[in-house]
Parts: sequence; C-alpha cells; structure tokens
Amino acid sequence: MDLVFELLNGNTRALARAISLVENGGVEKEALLGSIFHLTGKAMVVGITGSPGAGKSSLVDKLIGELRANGASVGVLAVDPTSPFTGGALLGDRIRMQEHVLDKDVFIRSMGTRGSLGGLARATREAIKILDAFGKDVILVETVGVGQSELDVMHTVDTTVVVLTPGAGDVVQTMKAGIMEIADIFAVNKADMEGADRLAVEIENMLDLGQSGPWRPPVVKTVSLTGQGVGDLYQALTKHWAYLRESGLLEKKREQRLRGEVFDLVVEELRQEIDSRLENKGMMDELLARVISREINPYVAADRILSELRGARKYG
Ligand SMILES: Nc1nc2c(ncn2[C@@H]2O[C@H](COP(=O)(O)OP(=O)(O)OP(=O)(O)O)[C@@H](O)[C@H]2O)c(=O)[nH]1
Ligand SMILES: [Mg+2]
Repeated sequence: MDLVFELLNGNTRALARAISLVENGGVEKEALLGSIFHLTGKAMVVGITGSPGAGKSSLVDKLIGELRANGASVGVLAVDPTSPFTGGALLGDRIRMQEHVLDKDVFIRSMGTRGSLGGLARATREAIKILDAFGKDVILVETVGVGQSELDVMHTVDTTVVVLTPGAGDVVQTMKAGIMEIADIFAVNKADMEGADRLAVEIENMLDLGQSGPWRPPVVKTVSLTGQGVGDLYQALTKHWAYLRESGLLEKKREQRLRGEVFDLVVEELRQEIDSRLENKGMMDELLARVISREINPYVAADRILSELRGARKYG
C-alpha cells in the first residue's frame, strides 16, 4: 500500500492521513494496521490525565521541549471525550503547543469522539500504533479526566501521569473516579499558586495509606507556564521507564494488552456473526415475545438460541 510506504519513509502528511483512516474505520484501516504491526512496540507511551483546565496541554508543551532536548522524537495525541471535533489540533492545543509546530520531529494531533465514546479509546489505541510504527520514541496522550472513556485510554499507555492542581478539591474527586490507582506519577501543576505544598502533602499522605508496591508514585511540583519542575517530571518518567523494563512489568503489560486486543477482536466478530444469524432466523423476536409474556424465562430463551446456533440444549 502506498500509504504504508510513505508512512514508513517518514512522510508526516501520510502520518496524518493514516490517523484519519483509523478514525474513520473500515476495511482499509485493518489492512493498514496489519501491515505496520511488526514495527510497533518500540515507543514509550505516556498518558497525561487530569481535570479540565489543570494545565495538561501546557505541561505537554513543556515536556515536549524536555524530550526534544534529550533527543527523543515525539508524537502527541490530545484526546477529548467531551469534544466531537477531530482532525488536526484543536485551536487551544495548537496555541499551547505552538512552540513545536515547526519541529518535524514533533507531531501533534487532536482526537474527538465523533459521537462514539467506545470508538474513541479504540481509535486512540490505533493512532498510538501508527505513531509507534512511524518511529516516534515517545508518545504523549493527553486526556481530560472525566470517567470511563479516559480510563480505557489509560489502559493502553505504559506510564500514567495524573495532573492535579491546588484548590480544586482534586484529591477526593480523582480518588472517587478511580484515577488515583492508575497514577504512576503525580504532577502538582500550577505550583505557583497557593496550596501546592499542601496538595503535595495530601497526595503523599494518601499514598502512605495505600498498599505499598515496588513503585511508589513520585509527586512532582510543576509550573507548566514557566517550565519549572518539568525537568523533574522528565526524570520521574525516565525512572519509571527503567523500572518497567527492569522489573519485566513492561513486557507483561504489553503481553496482556495484546491478549486483550486479540480477544476483543474475536468477541466483536462473533457478536456480529451472532447478530446477523439471529436476524436471519427471526428467532430473537419470537422468543422475546414469549419471554415478555412470561411464558418462558430469559435463561430458557438464551439456551434455545445457543442450542440453535451450535447444536445441543441444556434445558429441554
Ligand atoms: N498559574 C498557572 N496557570 C497555569 C499553569 N499551567 C496552565 N495554566 C493555565 O491554566 C489554563 C488551562 O491550561 P491548559 O494547558 O489548557 O490546561 P488543560 O488541562 O490542557 O485544559 P483542557 O485540555 O481544556 O482540559 C490556561 O489558562 C493556562 O494558562 C501553571 O502552571 N500556573
Ligand atoms: Mg488540553
């Protein structure tokens, strides 16, 4: 495929086109992802999550600078489950990451839902693969911390940075949302504002209460407007990568992810197959009418359907 050739030759426009392709779905997408798969698995993927306005984009902008200074090429996906917009960079992100727009080793892209939350996590996963195959060393994925969809996205990254800000009542909220558990690193951003030290202490206290594993998430104070503390954040990231590699956790995580991916593909295919076979037989409607009238129960109905699909029956 032409696109693959261009992509692997470092053509940035091909990269943008390839990501649009995975957003739109379809047969072409599978062919593309299939032919680049052997080149994936090299990049370190970092998720940056936190409340709206926590300073994630500004932090990403400064982090790009740090990564570039250390010789890494960078891909950025700004994933916004609250926005239907996609393609190119959102205006805000483009302004905030302006410094790097002309750097050919930095690629920035926004992704919105287009009306399907589940599809967003998947499209993000696939876009990560494309950036990875393209040869980006580090891929930063910014997501707004609003719930399940961004948790899904976070399951596809190697390192998760949770960004909290003073005075936002963030600790309790993020704990409730189940985001605390997925943090590998905490960034207390807007550390130029009052309450940053208190927030950092609060997080440390909370970490004291939790179970202690081999990795205790470091708490780093940052001011993403000035870049203060971003060097520390970079250090924390490289430490986490070393930990992931040396402990064998990286390999394990990736293995689990691939297992889940293959399983999901099989389930999805089966679901579609079952759907169309049931529709052909008109069996679902007929059985459902009998369930609704309480003539049979749902277990019996499901059993009839299953046995029709594969042979024997459990309940007579
Ligand atoms: N005082 C202060 N303000 C900051 C800092 N970092 C970001 N801001 C401001 O916070 C606002 C939001 O910054 P963004 O970087 O867009 O935050 P975000 O988390 O990406 O926002 P969304 O993507 O909309 O959720 C902007 O007005 C920034 O200027 C900081 O370190 N200190
Ligand atoms: Mg942002």
